[in-house]
Amino acid sequence: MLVEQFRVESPNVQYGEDAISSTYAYQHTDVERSEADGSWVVRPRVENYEFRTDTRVPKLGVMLVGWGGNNGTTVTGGILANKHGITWMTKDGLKKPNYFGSLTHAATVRVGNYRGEEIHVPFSSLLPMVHPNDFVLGGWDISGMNLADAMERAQVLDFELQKQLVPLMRDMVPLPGIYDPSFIAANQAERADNVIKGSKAQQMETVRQQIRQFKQDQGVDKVIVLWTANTERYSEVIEGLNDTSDNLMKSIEKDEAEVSPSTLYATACVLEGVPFINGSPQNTFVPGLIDLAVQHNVLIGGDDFKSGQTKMKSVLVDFLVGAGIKPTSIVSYNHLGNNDGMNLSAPQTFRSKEISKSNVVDDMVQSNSILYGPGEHPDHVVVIKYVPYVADSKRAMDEYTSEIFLGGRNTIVMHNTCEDSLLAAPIIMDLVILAELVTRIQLKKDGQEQLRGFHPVAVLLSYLTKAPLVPSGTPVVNALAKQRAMLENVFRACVGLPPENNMMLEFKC
Ligand code: NAI
Ligand code: DG6
Repeated sequence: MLVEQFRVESPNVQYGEDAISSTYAYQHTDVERSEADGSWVVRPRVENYEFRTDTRVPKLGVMLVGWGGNNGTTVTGGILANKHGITWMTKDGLKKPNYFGSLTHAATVRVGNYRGEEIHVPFSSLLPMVHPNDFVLGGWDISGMNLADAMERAQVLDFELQKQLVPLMRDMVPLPGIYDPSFIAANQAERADNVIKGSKAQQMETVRQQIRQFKQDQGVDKVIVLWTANTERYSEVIEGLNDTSDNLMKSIEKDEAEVSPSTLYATACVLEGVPFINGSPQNTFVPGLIDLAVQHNVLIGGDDFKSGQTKMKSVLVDFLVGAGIKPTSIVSYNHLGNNDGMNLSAPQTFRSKEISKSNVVDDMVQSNSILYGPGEHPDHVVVIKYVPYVADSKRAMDEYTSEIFLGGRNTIVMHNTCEDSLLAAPIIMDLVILAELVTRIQLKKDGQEQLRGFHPVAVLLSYLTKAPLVPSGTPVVNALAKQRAMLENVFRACVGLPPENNMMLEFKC
């Protein structure tokens, strides 16, 4: 049963006018190894935490880098269709807009059991969060095409829906963006008719001004910037160039060629105190940028939306390894015909994507050394081919081969066909909604004097990204169920609810 709203009654939670405050007993373990005999000891511990969530939901500006691309136009058209209740006819009948695919706005959370029936609430009712219908959208694109024409170019939305969206989107025109042909495929040059001129320092300053102007013109309380522009090649990380915040800032001043456009946007955001999320695989967050975000305490999150094939991989390999089955070969083949696919047909940009798609099983493999010896891992191959005819309707084909009982082999083959942008758009909305919410939560543990925000590197967004960015020293978790449990359980703690442990002891005596 779905219950739309709920309130927690507990000595652990207080609902104030502007905030929800909770206390939470965090149960975890310390693991130690004896120096003397090498034996291992695991000690359960309990630490008390306090959380405070500001419940004032801001008027939120969302600026997309790559606004005129397939994802940018799909996000925009999708929100407008929902906001205006636009319906449209297809050969299958009348279609109504929805937010399917969004964790925050189409998924539920179990809160308990009422007379034998499981009670679920919308994920969005856990804590007050921005509704996508209320986003104030804007952004940049190196292509100056208005959003209505760009939507048509994208070939994603049904034609009857596009027709109704045109009047709402034709006056939306992206701001000029930072273009550097050395970072994306040469085949993108034709598109670049809307670019910011000047040195890197001037380009970054222009982006800062554009953000301030947008804030002022739209009267928004907060802005979040999200990169959904073309995948760039990796920047080289070089001592003295981009390894510290000081060196990065000096390199921008010196117009160093190796500072990428995405790093320039991200630096501008950090200096403006605006959260920046990277939806593509490149290393926008060079060490100097991470250093800068930490110094300025500005949220950064990424990398690369986890939309289809990789999401499935982070479920399937978790299941196989968790079941004691040994994946030995994973081969992932993609073909797609959109502009993303065309950009990825260049070896350097493909390499960025190959890295983020390939590292996603590492934590699962490392969790089971009964199956894998030291340094052993499955063969993992990722292929992407550009096939214009299929446009945004990506084909993803995967073959998983595993060793099973007594030397047997098990091969699972999957074929997925889907508009890539219809998978990515709800993820983009979730990233923005969750990043904004995370900036309103403060916490402290026993012994700390003051409440403070989460670490600026937003690990809580991991569920939505292929290569989660984490603070140094933090384990990377790729398994989808664990990522979701982390997010859900942290939000439950904010309202004084225990983590979902699935023990269901109340039914076992
Ligand atoms: P797209 O190629 O349709 O859109 C990208 C847009 O960015 C283009 O309009 C382009 O003109 C613009 N652009 C390029 N460089 C720019 C810059 N420096 N500043 C401003 N604008 C710039 O691509 P699509 O399909 O929208 O994907 C966007 C990104 O999201 C790609 O990097 C893709 O790899 C990534 N991604 C997409 C997923 C999906 O399922 N659709 C999943 C994971 C990542
Ligand atoms: C080729 O795979 C194009 C890519 O941009 C992907 O479509 C995108 O990264 C989504 O990847 P995945 O693995 O999450 O489906």
